Amino acid sequence: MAKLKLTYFDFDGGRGEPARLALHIAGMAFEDQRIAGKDWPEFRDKTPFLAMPTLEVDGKVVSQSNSINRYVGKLTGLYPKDDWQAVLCDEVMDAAEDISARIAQTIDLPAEAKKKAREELAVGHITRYLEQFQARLKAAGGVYFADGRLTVADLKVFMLIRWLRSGALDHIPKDLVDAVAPMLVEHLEHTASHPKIVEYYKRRRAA
Ligand SMILES: N[C@@H](CCC(=O)N[C@@H](CS)C(=O)NCC(=O)O)C(=O)O
Repeated sequence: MAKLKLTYFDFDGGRGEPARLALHIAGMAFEDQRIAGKDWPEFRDKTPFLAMPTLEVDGKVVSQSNSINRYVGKLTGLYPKDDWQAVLCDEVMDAAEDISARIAQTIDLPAEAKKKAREELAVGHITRYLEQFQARLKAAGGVYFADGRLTVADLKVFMLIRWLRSGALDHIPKDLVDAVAPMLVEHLEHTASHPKIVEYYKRRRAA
């Protein structure tokens, strides 16, 4: 079996977390390398595209969160084999990535510009994307985004929705998801109640 090392920031969320969760759910051994914020400037140059997550597979490094999610999804059985179900899975993961990238672009803006950009995003792209995620989920049966079972798409959206509802994002109302796409809240609760995910966060809290 390939030797895996997943490298990401030292917090339970973001772009690296879906792959961590997938590996944990499948019980697949991997090195969980966590980089502290203070060490990032020095570590940055060691990554292929100056960003994390990265995944090392038998000494070879790849990056890009959704590429990693697909690869890990295949290893763990959490990615559809059927081509149509796979594209549904990919579409949702890439759309989630669009939103993360748009929010990331506002992080270092001056206070007033950040407020304006985030308020526009909340009523604009984020609302539109949440409505479409909900429509996709509904069309897929209301429980999972693809393949009628848990896939990496569910883990990716789980992270995004948890972030949007966390209150950590100034000027993006933390009840926006509940107001615009309540099915995504049910999806989050369902995903969070997966026994392996419950166990994972219990272990993380105790660490
Ligand atoms: N398209 C990339 C984006 C990666 C990315 O921006 N990662 C962030 C963390 S979530 C990062 O490394 N930020 C630090 C920096 O850009 O200096 C992906 O999906 O992996």
